Order: sequence, then structure tokens, then C-alpha cells
Amino acid sequence: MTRRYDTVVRGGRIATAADDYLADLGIRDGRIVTIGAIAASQGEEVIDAEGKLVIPGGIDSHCHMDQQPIDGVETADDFFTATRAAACGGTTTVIPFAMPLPGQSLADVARDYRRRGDGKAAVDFGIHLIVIDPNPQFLGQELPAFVAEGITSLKIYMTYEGFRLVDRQCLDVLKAARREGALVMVHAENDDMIEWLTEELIAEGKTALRHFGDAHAPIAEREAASRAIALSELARHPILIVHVSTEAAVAEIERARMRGADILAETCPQYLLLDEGHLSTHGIEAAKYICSPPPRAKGEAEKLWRALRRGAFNVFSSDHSPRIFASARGKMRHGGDAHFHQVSAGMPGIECRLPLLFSEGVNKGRITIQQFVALSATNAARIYGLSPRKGSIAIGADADLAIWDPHKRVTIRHSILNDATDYTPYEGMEIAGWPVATLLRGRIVAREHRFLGAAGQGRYQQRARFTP
Ligand code: DUC
Ligand code: ZN
Ligand code: ZN
Repeated sequence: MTRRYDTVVRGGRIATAADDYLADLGIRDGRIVTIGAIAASQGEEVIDAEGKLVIPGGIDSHCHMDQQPIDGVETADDFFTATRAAACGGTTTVIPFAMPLPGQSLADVARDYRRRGDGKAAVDFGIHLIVIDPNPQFLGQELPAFVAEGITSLKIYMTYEGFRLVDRQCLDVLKAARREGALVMVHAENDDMIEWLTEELIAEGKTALRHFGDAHAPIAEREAASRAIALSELARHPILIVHVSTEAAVAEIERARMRGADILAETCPQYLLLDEGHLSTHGIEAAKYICSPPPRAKGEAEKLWRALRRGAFNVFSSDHSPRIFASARGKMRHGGDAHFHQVSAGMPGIECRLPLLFSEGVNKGRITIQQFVALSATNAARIYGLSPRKGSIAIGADADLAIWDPHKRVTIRHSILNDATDYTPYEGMEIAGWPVATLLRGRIVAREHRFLGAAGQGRYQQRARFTP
């Protein structure tokens, strides 16, 4: 007997950014072709989703993997290990960054980066470009070629010597991005403020790791966010402010929206679940929690949860920046007595991103399941040019699905995770809800923390131009 579907997902509760209903899904050639009541006999394979939630596979639109070492510190994950972990956490598409070092050609780096993904990615992937040298050749000739290849987003830094752009350069990037249809993502922290504070702290002998948070003061984020918004308004092109960590920056964003500016915003698990107390952890252990911007004062996270609930954020990404803790090529680059400004900033989070948001957001009643889906997949698909193929459960869409047991209790341990680092900032945390199966274009690629797919099965995604 010929069966109508390669796979049928039966009995699940389907949740999208708009809906929540009971239905079966029929999948053929990697796509969803039927949503309704489907007999089990119609599927070559039948997945029982009774009592489970069936939601779009997550899109992690801000994560780092296989970047070049900076000052001897490596990105612990390559495309394979990062995307294996992503799949086990319910994510089916990632958009990491091609990043040149000062003096390198971004065009060369980006071509090489795409080849690496083609060989190793275990989920589908796109690429962002990090622009550190917006010269006329790049903005005039190379950027249009990249946009034509489906690389339709750029990240710029307002901090970090060698990487940061001055305001005039930001404007040049915004103008070119507007012309070509690319989205500009902004790391908004005021570099001079951070440098000045760092020097002050060192002069006072305040070099312990907890002072990282003092150097990266909230006002440095607020000022840079406000300036980035002004530059965006002047250039008449939207920006997306990444890893927003403070209510003060949210207020700048919301004020700008009130006057009609098109400003998009992202936050990440570390700003909702960690705080400055983690940076005061005993000794070098605190290095695990150093990221930029840093976890903030106690109480700030609850304000960000409220902002998330009222719609202040468009996307929720991991900012997975994996460094090995116990390695001279990772957090220990300058040894166990390193000062706060010597520890490489970044933490892993690609696998726990969605379980953390689900457990602490949906299960605790802070956000709805529709908001969860919007923040974890649907909005990123639209903003980054992946819809309608990705980010939703709809006829014709890729069958990228995460089947969740909304009550499954998990104690987070690094030993159950699949990345290539040696720690998780969420060690020991008890949460409820985890994806028990992840499907990439109709094929099961992960089950119960175990990766079942293969390196290289992820496909490069040609993304559409950004349309405000
Ligand atoms: N910014 C990021 O977006 N990720 C890692 C470190 C940083 O500064
Ligand atoms: Zn950043
Ligand atoms: Zn990042």
C-alpha cells in the first residue's frame, strides 16, 4: 500500500505564534503538506505526540561558532558541535557570524565560513557578516554580492578596539544596508566609557572578576543604544540592538518606537536568569559568567521579563559564545589570577536557550506559548528573511519541528549537553519542559538529549532581503 506521507506526527497540541490547537501533521519530502486529522496508516513513519506540544523548530539568530581565535582564545564549538547542541535543544536553524580579524578581507573570511558550514552543520544555517572595516570597496561592491547570495544581515560593534566603528562609519554602513536591503545588528556599549571605567578600577586596585560588571556599566549600554537609535533615525534605516541587558536601554528603544522609529531588539537567557551575584562567585569560577554586556544587578532580570511580556523584544537568542573554562585557550588564557578585563567575554547557551525560556517564561506564566514561539522562531524568520519556509507550522513550510514534553523535569548538567565546552552557566538548575524530539525537514535529528543526525545535513539558507 502506498502511504501518503513520509511521516505523520499524531495527536500533538500545535502551537504557533498565533494559534494553539490539536491536529496531526502530514510531512512529505521534508515539508508540511497536511494539517488536520490523519490516519496513522497514512504515514511510513508515525510519531506519537499525544500529550506533547508541537512547535516550530527554534531559530537562533545570534550564536557564535568556528570563529577565528582572538588573542589566543578559541571558539570552542565548530559548526558540528554547536549545531548538534542546537538540535538537542529544539533549534533547527542557526545564524552565526563570519568575523574577520583586523586587516583581513571580510569577503574571504565569509566565503571560507560558508564552506565550513556546508561540511559540518547539523541544522540549517545562514550567515551574518561582522563589519569592522566599512571601506568603499566593501560597501559598494562586496556587500551587494553578499546580499545577492542571501547574506542579508550585518553586525557592527560600538566597542572593542580594532572592531568598533565610529559614528560616521555606522552611518555609512546604515546607508549601504538601506540601499541593498540588509539589516544592521548593533552591539551597543560605549567604548570610551568602558575604557575609562576600566582604568579607574585598575588604578583603585579593583581588579577582581566581579568588577567586570562595574566596567561595563549600564549607562554605557544606555548611551550607546540611544546613539545607535539616533544614527538609525538619521540614516532612515532600522537597526536591531542585540543582547539588550538593561531596562534603561529598553526605555530608549520604547521611546524611539513611540516617535515612530523602527527599532528592533533582542535579549538573551543570561540577562533573564543570571545576575551580578554570579560574577561574585568564588575566585576564577566567576570567569564562567563574564560576557559582554554582563549579567546585571538583582532585580533587573524581572524588569526584562516584564519587557518581554509587553512585546519590547522581537527576538530571544542565545549569544552562544563558547569558551572552554579550564583551558589556556579559553577562559584561563591569563591564568587563575587574571584581572576582570583579561578574561575573554562569552558563555555557552545554544542548547539551553529554549528550555530556559519555556520553563521560566511559559511554565511560570510570564509569557504565553504564542509569545514563546514568536520570540524563539517566528519573528527571527521574518526579520532575517527566512519566512515562510522557516519559523512556523504551515502548509508548505519546512517540517522543522520540536516536540516538547511541557512537564519533563530536567536538572541542567553540562554532562547532558552536547556542545564542546566544559561547563554551563546553568549547572544544577531545575527546569520543567524540554524538547523530546527535534525534526529537521521531517527527519528526527535529536531525541531526549541525544543527537541522531549527521554532520553536514544542515543546508545553507539563502535569505531574502530585509524589508522594514
Ligand atoms: N558580543 C557578542 O555579541 N557576542 C560575544 C561577545 C560580544 O561582545
Ligand atoms: Zn555583541
Ligand atoms: Zn554575540
